[in-house]
Amino acid sequence: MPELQIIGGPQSNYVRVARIACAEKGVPYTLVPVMPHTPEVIHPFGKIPVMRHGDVTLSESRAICFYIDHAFDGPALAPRHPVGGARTEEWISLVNTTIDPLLVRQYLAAYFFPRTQDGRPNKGVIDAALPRMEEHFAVLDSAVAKTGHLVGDSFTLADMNLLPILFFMEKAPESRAMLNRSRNLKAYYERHQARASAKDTIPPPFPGRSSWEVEG
Ligand SMILES: N[C@@H](CCC(=O)N[C@@H](CS)C(=O)NCC(=O)O)C(=O)O
Repeated sequence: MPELQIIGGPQSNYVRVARIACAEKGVPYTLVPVMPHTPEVIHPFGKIPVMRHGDVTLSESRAICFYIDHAFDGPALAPRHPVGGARTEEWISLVNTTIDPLLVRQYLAAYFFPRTQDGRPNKGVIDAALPRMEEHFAVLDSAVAKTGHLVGDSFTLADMNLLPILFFMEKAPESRAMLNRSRNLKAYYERHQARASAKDTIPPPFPGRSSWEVEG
């Protein structure tokens, strides 16, 4: 059996999703920790993660997770029932198209890649994100209130896809306060973050930083 490679730096939430999926499925893999837009990154737009398994190369975390879930033996990572499967896709899409762009690409990036003259967090960008972030936290808090999962009552790819974003939300002040106020979401995060697949994939801070925590 050829080696499965997950290609991309471990700080990326989407690389982490693929790694959590491998761990949950019980699939051994090698992490190739490279930055976006480097030659190993076989993605049409240079993004990470990408995956290599023998002759198969794939980009996009959702496609990679589909492959991991269907090419190997092990527990199903998404319900095979049409409704449960569709709900899982629904949540992955909501997170990837609406929640990640605001919480990670806008808010978190304003701390880590601020594009300010003095390198300080970009307050304007952060403050502009906060009202919509409150809405997103409320939606997520209510989504997990009933069962402690996004879909049905088991841990699926929908949860694997969200967990790495919540990890980041704990590290910056405004999002940490929102998470702490979102009682159901906070309990959800703490419970699932205790899984081996999540603990074993905690991302190291960016090179040159000693931790993920940032100040406002
Ligand atoms: N839709 C992609 C998104 C991947 C993505 O945005 N990766 C980020 C790192 S978390 C990246 O490569 N950013 C570099 C860029 O956008 O140029 C997926 O699900 O894999």
